Amino acid sequence: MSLENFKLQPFDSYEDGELETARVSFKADCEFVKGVVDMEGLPNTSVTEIALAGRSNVGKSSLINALTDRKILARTSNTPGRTRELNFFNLNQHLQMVDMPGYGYAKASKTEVATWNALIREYLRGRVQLKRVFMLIDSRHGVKSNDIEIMKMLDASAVSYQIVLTKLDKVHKDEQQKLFDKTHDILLKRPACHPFILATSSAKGWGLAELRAEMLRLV
Ligand SMILES: Nc1nc2c(ncn2[C@@H]2O[C@H](COP(=O)(O)OP(=O)(O)OP(=O)(O)O)[C@@H](O)[C@H]2O)c(=O)[nH]1
Ligand SMILES: [Mg+2]
Repeated sequence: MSLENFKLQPFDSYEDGELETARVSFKADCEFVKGVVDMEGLPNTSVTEIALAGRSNVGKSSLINALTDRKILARTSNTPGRTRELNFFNLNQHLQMVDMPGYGYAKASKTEVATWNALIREYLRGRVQLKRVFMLIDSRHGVKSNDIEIMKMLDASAVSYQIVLTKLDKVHKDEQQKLFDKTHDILLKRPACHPFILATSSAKGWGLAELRAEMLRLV
């Protein structure tokens, strides 16, 4: 999708060639490093890290696949609760992307939910090489109270994060501006939140070029 669609919204702009460079960079080797269930298991490396966080089923794993143009690098599912570990993917040894378990998954057992929540929070707060958290928000549902809880925690820990709307293909064009405005109003209240929203669809390939460029700016 071209950025002209977002005239009324403060979306970032990109330098000549930046999107193309990012596209080519994401064609490089991307390998699954490991799945991690506790803080002791985190890969011991200083490579720049970014994490994809968000509610269960928001499309985190699908976005990893779409960004890297691979179909099954990260496992996706119609059923929420698919990703149960912190999954580390290494792009050409200079960017580590972390696919996280979703929060807000109602059907998991209490113990599982508690374990995931503790892991998500500990990781997000305590990882020095984590340069930005991409907070994925389902375009159909908007920002929910459990998203705000995570944002508050990131604000309190001064961890920088950016909102990425997912599944934009599911929202009628006439409704998109309202969604951007509403999301923007929310981010204005959040101190550690990046001022530019990214809007994506893994299914249609929208916004991926911009998201890749944002990630590469952190390396
Ligand atoms: N229409 C549409 N569907 C999508 C898009 N991205 C993901 N989905 C669908 O949403 C469902 C959940 O996708 P996942 O990528 O597994 O979501 P997740 O956030 O990793 O979920 P958990 O691992 O359970 O937290 C799947 O059925 C995907 O096909 C998109 O851009 N558009
Ligand atoms: Mg997943």
